[in-house]
Amino acid sequence: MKIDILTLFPAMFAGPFEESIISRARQRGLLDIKLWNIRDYALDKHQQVDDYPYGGGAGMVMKADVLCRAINAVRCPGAHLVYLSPQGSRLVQSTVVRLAEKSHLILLCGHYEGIDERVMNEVDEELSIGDYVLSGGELAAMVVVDAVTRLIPGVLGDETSAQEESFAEGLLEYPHYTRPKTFQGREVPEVLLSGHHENIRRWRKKLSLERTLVKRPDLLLGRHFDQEERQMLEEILFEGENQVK
Ligand code: 9WO
Repeated sequence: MKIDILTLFPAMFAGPFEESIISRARQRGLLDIKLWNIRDYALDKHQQVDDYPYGGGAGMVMKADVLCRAINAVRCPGAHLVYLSPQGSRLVQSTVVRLAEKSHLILLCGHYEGIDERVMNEVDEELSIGDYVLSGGELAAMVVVDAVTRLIPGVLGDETSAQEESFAEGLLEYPHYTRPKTFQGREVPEVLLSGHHENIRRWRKKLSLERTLVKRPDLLLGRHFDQEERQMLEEILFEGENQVK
């Protein structure tokens, strides 16, 4: 996967891209990220990237000619150009899966009040990571890179990806425990120590369902439930003793 990032602040990406999963994916050659400074595509002697908005008003607008020159420098046939903005469609995991299937992403980060509207002709997709305004698209681009990178084959262990495809699809995570067995007087649930893999699977699935029902019921709307899930939901709803507080 190749990702080109167009930004006025390439230095913002150094920390997040040099740690953990993203760093390892780059070292292994699974991810090729390049940062491009939009200012390098401003040709005048002051390297001006923004200008006053037509019609007046507060703030500055990023210039169309500079942005298009930067885009043309990195764009190849088949590349998918994403603009990060609060006006975009909301980024959800299914979007991440679709983006991870692309071989070349270009992430355009705006700043100031935004970009000249005529640049939108060049954009394939406008994405938002949530309903809030940031000072620029950079942090949103980092979110996209992180979410996509962990889906690139070979980046995470096979174990993890296989697990993700199984029952937990669309549900919240079940509770996790590690040593010690007793912590501040609280015990690890007995079933997890039993070594009975089928009981553990069922316990985890039921807790995933229960947590989702209590914390994020919106995730269950329109979902298909198999026979086992219907049984578990019935137990959760009618037999009390919910473990989620
Ligand atoms: C700034 C501003 C200041 C005064 C009046 C109106 C204003 N609008 C904006 C604005 O929306 N600036 C954006 C900053 C322009 C595009 C890049 N910026 C951005 C991207 N902020 N937040 C995002 C973003 C991207 C993806 N998901 C969530 C937020």
